[in-house]
Amino acid sequence: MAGNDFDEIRGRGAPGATPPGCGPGSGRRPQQKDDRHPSAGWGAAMSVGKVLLRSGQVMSGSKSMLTMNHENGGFDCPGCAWPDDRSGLHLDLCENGIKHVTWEMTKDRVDRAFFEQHTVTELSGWSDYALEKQGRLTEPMVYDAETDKYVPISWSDAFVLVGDTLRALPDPNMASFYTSGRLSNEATFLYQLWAREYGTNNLPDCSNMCHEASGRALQAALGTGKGTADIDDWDAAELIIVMGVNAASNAPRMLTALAEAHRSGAQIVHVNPLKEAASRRTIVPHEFGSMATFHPTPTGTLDIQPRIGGDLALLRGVAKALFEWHAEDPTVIDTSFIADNTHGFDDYRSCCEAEAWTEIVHQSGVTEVEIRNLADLYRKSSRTIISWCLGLTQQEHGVDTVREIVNLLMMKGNIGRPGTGPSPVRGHSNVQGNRTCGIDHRPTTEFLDALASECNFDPPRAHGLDTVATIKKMYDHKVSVFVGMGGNFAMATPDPTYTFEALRRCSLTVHVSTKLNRSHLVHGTNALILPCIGRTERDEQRSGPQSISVEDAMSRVHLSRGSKKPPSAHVLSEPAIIAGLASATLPHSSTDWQAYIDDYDRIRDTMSRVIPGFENFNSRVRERNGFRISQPARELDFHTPSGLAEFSCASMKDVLPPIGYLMLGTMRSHDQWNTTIYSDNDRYRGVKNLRTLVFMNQADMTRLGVPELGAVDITSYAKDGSTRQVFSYTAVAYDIPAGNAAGYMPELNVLCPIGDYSNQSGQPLMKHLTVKITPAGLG
Ligand SMILES: Nc1nc2c(c(=O)[nH]1)N[C@H]1C(S)=C(S)[C@@H](COP(=O)(O)OP(=O)(O)OC[C@H]3O[C@@H](n4cnc5c(=O)[nH]c(N)nc54)[C@H](O)[C@@H]3O)O[C@H]1N2
Ligand SMILES: Nc1nc2c(c(=O)[nH]1)N[C@H]1C(S)=C(S)[C@@H](COP(=O)(O)OP(=O)(O)OC[C@H]3O[C@@H](n4cnc5c(=O)[nH]c(N)nc54)[C@H](O)[C@@H]3O)O[C@H]1N2
Ligand SMILES: [Mo]
Repeated sequence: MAGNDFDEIRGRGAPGATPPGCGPGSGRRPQQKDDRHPSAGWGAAMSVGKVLLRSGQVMSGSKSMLTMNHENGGFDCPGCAWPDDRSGLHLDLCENGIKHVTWEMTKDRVDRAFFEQHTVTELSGWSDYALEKQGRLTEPMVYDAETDKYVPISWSDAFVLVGDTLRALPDPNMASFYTSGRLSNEATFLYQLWAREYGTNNLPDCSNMCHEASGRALQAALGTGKGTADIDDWDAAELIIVMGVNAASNAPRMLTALAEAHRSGAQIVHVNPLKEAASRRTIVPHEFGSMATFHPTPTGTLDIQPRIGGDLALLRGVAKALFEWHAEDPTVIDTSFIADNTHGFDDYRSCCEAEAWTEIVHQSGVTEVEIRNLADLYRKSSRTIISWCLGLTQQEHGVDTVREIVNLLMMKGNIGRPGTGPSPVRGHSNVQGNRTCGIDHRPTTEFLDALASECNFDPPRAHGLDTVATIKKMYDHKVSVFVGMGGNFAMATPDPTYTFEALRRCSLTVHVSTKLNRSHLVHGTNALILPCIGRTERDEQRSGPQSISVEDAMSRVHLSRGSKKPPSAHVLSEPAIIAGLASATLPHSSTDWQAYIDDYDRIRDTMSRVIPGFENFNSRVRERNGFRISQPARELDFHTPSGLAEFSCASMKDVLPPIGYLMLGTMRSHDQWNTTIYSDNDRYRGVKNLRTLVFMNQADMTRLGVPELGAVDITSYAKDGSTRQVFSYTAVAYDIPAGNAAGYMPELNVLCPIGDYSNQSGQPLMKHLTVKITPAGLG
């Protein structure tokens, strides 16, 4: 049942009233001040201290930190996917990883008494912060329409409810199985096996909103969906170009790599419409000496601020400059690498030569002088890494842009040598492993063939639904069972007005979760909340304590084992929940689900025969630091149809908003993990007590008559002409190019139209919203 619409869709607000954000909403006065202190360091340490104190975790929290990310034993940080320090010398921690872990380890519990006290309608009016703050879920719950409450259900009854509902569907494609990227490799493998044995490839995941564009581009160009650079390459690079990522908040351990690269003389270029904290200086988190003396290390040597969506034009300009210089100096381009390993170079040259500088400058928003500056750095570097994240991928032409990165790298043979390569920054801690282990709505024939022969069933061959397609099919009553394996689908996806309705049209929604979130409240006719143990906790099965494995952003697979006591005696591990659901769904399954749960080594044995690169999985994953999945492209072995690395020549797109409009991107604050909000502060951007804001250029604010911290209404304009609005947001002047604006997800998902996704990747255009901003009440 829905709550008050304005309350429930938190980010929208109502005309003239202060909009409720997803955070705690302290009621304190919003502030913004220029707060340009170094990233990490004591500010981080103090902020961590506050979180530890708030969750009553000082002792056990700090003990857990000591076992996190350590090469022998311990658990993998459930935060981001940045690789661990492998020397074993550093305690490789970051502020946000610590917040993340302590958030999971809270002592608070959401038990049956809690659900007895609150109707779903009442909970719908709570902030997202307040929902998660209640603590860990403790037992399976089912929605009871009569009382509008969740009530306890036994695990076996819950499994039967799901199994019976799925078996009653006339077509398995009427169910969709979502994954959020922290599921372990083992759970992932079982999850996709359940969905495929049941009969569907409807396996949407969070990477449909994240790095789908990167996977598609790298696959087409290099025959692999992943980057080729390893963490050691970051140490060896002479030039690192970091594009569209807020590293200090979202991949803080990258700061260590950047600081070390700077010390060894590397150039570090940050390409971002906003000047983010990582482009300045950091106090390397594990260097306690420098923390004591406040001695920061630079982590950037040049900032380039393109307009939103301007990266393709910028990269094209760099390539064009190289071609021009090459006419006088034949060493500028690595012609022998190109001749031996690539295809399509001549076409690429023609397309760069045909592009006019005026258009490159106009579309990128960067002057020709600055572009040539960057090109000159690139020309002089013999080892270059280009790294990127959502600023490039959540765009209409994200695939073209990532391919342009590869084009540029190939021009100077920056693939397969130490210190070189493309290096996407992944999001969730195991989002890359999820794809490797079978979460793919477009599985390859080779994968399905191997699965068929190893697991003795005939998997469906037709492609399944991604995230946006799942929402549309639910809305159209074509999908009626939604399973969420982790995550917070209702809040993470675009267009809550449409998406909430889509979820409510389901006959059954099922969420496997650690904490209460809004996806539990926006539910189908029947609804289940199935609580699971987290990464930090002990997973005890018949053969003893189990480990799971994860793959980091640089293709290294290693074990993770939690040791903390689970939050209650009635939660199960994710593999055990999947096995229970699968057994109830598939009475004649060819899989012995219970045997897999008794001993996860058995899951790994099967995986070793299905997934390329996982041979001898059980023994290799137990080696110190695990193993790196072999990466043929790194050895210049390209699994493309031509057998060569492919240049591409996409035309540049018009990325500018129409006159009178602005381009707005949604992003994270420092104090949040996707839909989990820790506070209303964004320390590195100097913001306090405020999430319903929009960062704008001062000139735009002056032109529109908006004072600093003045209230504005924002309207987005979808491709189909429809509009969406948020009310009374606070305008914050910021160092962002004129014509561009930025604000926080998930509040601003209200502005993301369900129909506006990239035709290249299916990714919603979360960083490319055409908007009008007007003083509040005057729109
Ligand atoms: N602490 C913390 N860590 C996280 C997460 C979290 O929420 N909190 N989320 C995790 C996940 S799932 C992911 S996918 C990653 C996300 O990591 P990021 O990609 O850093 O995520 P965003 O906050 O969306 O920031 C996008 C950055 O892109 C910039 N940007 C916007 N538009 C453009 C553009 O057109 N061009 C360029 N060059 N830049 C642009 C923005 O200014 C911003 O700095 O982080 C992961 N790590
Ligand atoms: N506008 C806009 N929208 C975006 C983005 C953006 O930049 N702009 N970014 C997109 C991106 S990159 C991503 S990845 C998605 C994120 O989408 P999701 O991955 O779906 O969302 P999260 O907020 O990470 O999920 C948080 C929930 O996960 C559950 N959880 C936590 N730990 C565990 C665990 O160990 N097991 C299980 N089973 N559950 C657990 C908790 O219940 C918690 O409430 O959001 C996307 N949405
Ligand atoms: Mo992500």
